[in-house]
Amino acid sequence: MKGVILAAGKGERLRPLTDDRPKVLLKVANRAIIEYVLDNLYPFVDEFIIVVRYQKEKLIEFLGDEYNGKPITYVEQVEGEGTARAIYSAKEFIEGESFLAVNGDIYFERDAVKALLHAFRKADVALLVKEFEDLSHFGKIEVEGKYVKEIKEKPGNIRGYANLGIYLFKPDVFEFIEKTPLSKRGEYEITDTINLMIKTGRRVTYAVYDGYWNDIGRPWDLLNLNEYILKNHLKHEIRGVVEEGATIIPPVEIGEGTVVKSGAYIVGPVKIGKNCKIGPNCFIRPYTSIGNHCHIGNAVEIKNSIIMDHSNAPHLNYVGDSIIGEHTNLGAGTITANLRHDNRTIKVEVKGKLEDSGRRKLGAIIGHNVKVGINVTIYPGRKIGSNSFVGPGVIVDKNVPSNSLVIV
Ligand code: TTP
Repeated sequence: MKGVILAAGKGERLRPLTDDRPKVLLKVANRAIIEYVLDNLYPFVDEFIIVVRYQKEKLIEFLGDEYNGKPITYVEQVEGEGTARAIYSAKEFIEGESFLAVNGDIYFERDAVKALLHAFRKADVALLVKEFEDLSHFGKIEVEGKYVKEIKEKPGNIRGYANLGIYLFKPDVFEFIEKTPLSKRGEYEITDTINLMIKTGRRVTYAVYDGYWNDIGRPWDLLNLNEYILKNHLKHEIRGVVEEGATIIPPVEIGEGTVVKSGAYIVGPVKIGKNCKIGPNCFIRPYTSIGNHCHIGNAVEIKNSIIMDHSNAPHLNYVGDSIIGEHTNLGAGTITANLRHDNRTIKVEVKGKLEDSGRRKLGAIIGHNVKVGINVTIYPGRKIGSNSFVGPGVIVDKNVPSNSLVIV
């Protein structure tokens, strides 16, 4: 069976982290999001077809033409926006068989696919659902017995089954995609295609999944996923050098070439990549992922954060519940605030609108190639765009756009 992975989206809600790369290449627990998708589809497919468009060269260069021996074919998304157009792009490679189609920006465990394959046996389409208390951000799956009656987009704050973005189709889906109209939000949506199939008598079944699932749409989804992966899938493994006088409380993974200097105090789950310099005298707290070639120096405290490759928090920094992109440097004394004094949940501007992250603790979201000067204070939930320079002593109480220079 072929596995079609949709990875052509622009990932606009994840700006500035997606300024220069597709969303699926963002690393969580030091692996690109799409690597988890490939791993969890792996036992069920013999070939991957990845639908690409935005920043496609970066994805192709990163993954190459196979994944652990199984071939990857890239196909550019045909004209038009939306998941239906993305799936249609794979038409010429399907050749009469049933196939899996999966959003490339979701995290799920292998059991999800097993359940779906089981459900598919007596149907034309199968989709995976999960029960949620609040369906405001999801498509609601209305069911009757074993079959789906309708998919309703964003039905509001009600309980029910959500569509998880993992589907099994037969090739007849392409005929229905051709007839799918543009949705209100200006996209061709695969959920509209499925509704059309139901109306013309196709049997659409579903499987209920109760494992972990995360749809990476907004920056804090990355932190939630990071925490889940470190809590549930991290193995204690030290491949680097730990100096005498450093304390490591498992589980902590430390990559080759990394040196942890005396006085460092690391409380797992923490994952540290290759060729990093950690310490002396730093405090790394649970649910922190530090990429390759990073420097975490003296008197630095980090918790619940993602630090991507080649980035540094070298002297006297506090980084809490934050995301720091690649090749970014924090000046001495730079501090991220991650809690409001009125204890309210932190709101973040996403595509021009303020959204509630639902988190009481959320720090900074900093893009790639950013230089932050000394003694900079960053308010909770603020973004600093890629390729920006924030001068010494600045108080970042508003978002900083990409390619900016901010000085006091
Ligand atoms: P979305 O998360 O809805 O869209 P996006 O990735 O462009 O992100 P944003 O809304 O922040 O700009 O996409 C769901 C999945 O479908 C995701 O895996 C990307 C994929 N997709 C495509 O492949 N092509 C498309 O035209 C669209 C809209 C999405």
